Amino acid sequence: MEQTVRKQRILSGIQPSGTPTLGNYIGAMRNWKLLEDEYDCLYMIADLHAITVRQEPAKLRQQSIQLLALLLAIGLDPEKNVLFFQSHVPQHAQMNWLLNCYTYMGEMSRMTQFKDKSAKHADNINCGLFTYPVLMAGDILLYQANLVPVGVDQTQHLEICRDIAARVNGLYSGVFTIPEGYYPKVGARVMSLQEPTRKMSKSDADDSFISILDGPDTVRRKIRRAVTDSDGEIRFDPENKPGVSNLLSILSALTGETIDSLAESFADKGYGDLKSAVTDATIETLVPIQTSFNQYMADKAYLESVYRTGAERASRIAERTLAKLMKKIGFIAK
Ligand code: ATP
Ligand code: LTN
Repeated sequence: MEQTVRKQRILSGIQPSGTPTLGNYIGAMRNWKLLEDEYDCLYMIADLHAITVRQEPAKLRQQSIQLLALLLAIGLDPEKNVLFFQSHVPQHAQMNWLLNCYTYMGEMSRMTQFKDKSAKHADNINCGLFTYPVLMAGDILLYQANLVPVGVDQTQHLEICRDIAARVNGLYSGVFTIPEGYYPKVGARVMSLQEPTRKMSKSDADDSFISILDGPDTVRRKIRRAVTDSDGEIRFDPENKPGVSNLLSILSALTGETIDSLAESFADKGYGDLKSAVTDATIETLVPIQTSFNQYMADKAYLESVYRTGAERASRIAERTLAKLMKKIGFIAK
């Protein structure tokens, strides 16, 4: 008799807070594609998270729809993966309230992303920015996800999610699956081209990141201007040579060659050679994505059908978990 084993579940998200960078692509998005056959996957555009920082309405709308087109352009099959907007599934906001009541102020105030972002946006340190990790924990727990593929900057948020899940399970037993993080071997933290000791971020200055939609000339210019150092030697040493090491990691992530073998083959070459290899590999990766992106963007009706179906499928799963928790807490069922 045929046996059906339920595949393990994956959930991950990305904010429509700008155009995704090469860091988002290498650290998260392209792994999503690799996982689609082996796992039951849900990928979410975290638009609720994006408003923890002020967004211009028209831009937010455009970035959100572009992000959906990009998820399709990197090859995610909407039949195999549930692709949806977080704001279309009201259970996220509901779960967020419940989990807020099981999370401590002290836990949130330790989060480095909160510290970074509140320094960057000192005029708008809102409560949403503070409880951002609780919303994220709800995103993951609603779907009983086993694995969460993200870049290493999300480690702390994932730990807090596990803590909240264990706390709720301790009080009510058997509500949530405890998720694990899933990090890429190379490129889990792509650094800024201008300040290579900080992570590449889509909401930083334009020259510090490569956007997935940057054309060849822009890619060439940005990599040519990438900060290196003055000793002229190519070796992997993130502490003393963060710029060169970042370029080697990017090249390794894009070509599949190990960092060691790249360092060896570039040992007697100059920074210009390394930069042109990184430029070529980047352009080669991005051009087909951009072509496909333009095709999806030209078909708004298709994009709409993808996100509508995605929201319905996601909602059905999310509602089960939400109802289960609400019952356990002691609310009267509708
Ligand atoms: P923002 O700058 O608006 O905070 P972001 O660029 O940090 O956004 P997110 O939408 O928060 O991007 O992250 C989406 C995914 O990309 C997450 O899994 C995150 O870990 C990953 N990611 C973000 N930046 C990098 C990076 N520099 N290197 C590797 N992975 C990254
Ligand atoms: N906070 C994440 C984006 C995100 C996410 C999630 C990632 C929102 N909800 C759920 C994984 C699972 C970030 O990358 N900054």
